[in-house]
Amino acid sequence: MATNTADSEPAVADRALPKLDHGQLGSVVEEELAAARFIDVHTHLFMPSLGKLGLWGIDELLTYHYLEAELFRSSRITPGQYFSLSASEKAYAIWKALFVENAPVSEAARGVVRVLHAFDLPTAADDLREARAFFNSQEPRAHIRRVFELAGISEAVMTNDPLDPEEAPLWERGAEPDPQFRPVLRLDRILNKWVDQWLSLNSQGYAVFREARGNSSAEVRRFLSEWCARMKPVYMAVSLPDTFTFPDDGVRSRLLAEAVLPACREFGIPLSLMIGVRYQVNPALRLAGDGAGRADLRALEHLCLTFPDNRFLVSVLSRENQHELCIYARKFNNLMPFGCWWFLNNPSIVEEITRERLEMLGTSFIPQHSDARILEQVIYKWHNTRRTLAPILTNSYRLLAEDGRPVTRAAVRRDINRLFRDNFERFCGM
Ligand code: RAT
Ligand code: ZN
Repeated sequence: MATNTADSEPAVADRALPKLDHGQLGSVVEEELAAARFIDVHTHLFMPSLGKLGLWGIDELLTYHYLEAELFRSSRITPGQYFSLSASEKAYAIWKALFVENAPVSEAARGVVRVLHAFDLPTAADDLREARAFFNSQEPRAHIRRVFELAGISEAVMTNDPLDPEEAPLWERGAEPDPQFRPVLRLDRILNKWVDQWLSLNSQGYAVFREARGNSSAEVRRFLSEWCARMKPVYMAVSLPDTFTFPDDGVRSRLLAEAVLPACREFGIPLSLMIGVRYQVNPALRLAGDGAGRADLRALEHLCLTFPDNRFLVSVLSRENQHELCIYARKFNNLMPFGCWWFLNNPSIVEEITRERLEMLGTSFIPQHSDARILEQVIYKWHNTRRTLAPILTNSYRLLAEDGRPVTRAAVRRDINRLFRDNFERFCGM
């Protein structure tokens, strides 16, 4: 059963502790947010032993697919021309269009400015020479430590794909674990691309079939069990289209019910569902070509109800699905809403979603993850989360104090710790 309650916490509403007045509340919330070390519960970062998979530095920051999508709105370059450029030419094209010729006011563009500023690098240079020289001179492990420190995070949860031809062999050779990075077993290839992937499983000695009949589910479960033993993931994860349904008579439903969920129960880990992607709305944009759509969350209702011994970490991509997600979380304590994902990770929308979650769920959710793909992004993404969250939390405490319950610094600290660490650790059974 889920463990997303905090009933073993010490009582901190201690009457002897100093109560914060209205004026103090804002600065105490900001101080406690700044001091807390968060767990970043979903990223695309990689531990050092996974080598080249880990991306960092100015060229990678600029060619982030969120910025690639913006490039084509502010430049005449076509996707075909852009994708034929070298990595450094692509980065410069984006720098020129979005940072030199235009004000970088979008969330993703401002993020690069914040990172440059954090390292005292010029934020309005005509070229990238100084920034490139700085990032090229960093020693990777020390740089990771410094970046995590600047971001105020203790750990980043990775996204690890056992069917990725580049990544899988590194795990098979025994990639060295790193306490700053937690593995996650990602299932997109198995659950979303079965027709392309079953042969790969088959060639590895798993007796699976195209229609996923016969022994296929048992064999996929065996594959997952072996990878759980190898990777020791904190959860399994899959991104899902806005058209996701469950149950239905498709391969995905069968593999979910007969392989993935039993394996999650066996290893005592949750399944993360990220629902609402419209894959490749504009394929010319490649990674930047996905969109978002409203999903029918009855699928989630069925999963939570039918599998009470499974736990579901859930993020939904459509703004229109957020209210329903809160309602489902009130019905099912094996459901943990997390993050304001991708197109939602903008201050105005984060504010709306987080206020709604606090109002409907108290502190029993995980407000944010970074989804960082490039190491230094955690600096700006977590800076922005703290900046957006501070007034929201402060306002909740002001209302509470006005309604007759004084707030202490210890209570603020406990809540922040619960939101950004405990809820995740408990839910994952860590
Ligand atoms: O936000 C993103 O970077 C997306 O491209 C996806 O990677 C998404 O976060 C996912 O994990 O599928
Ligand atoms: Zn992601």
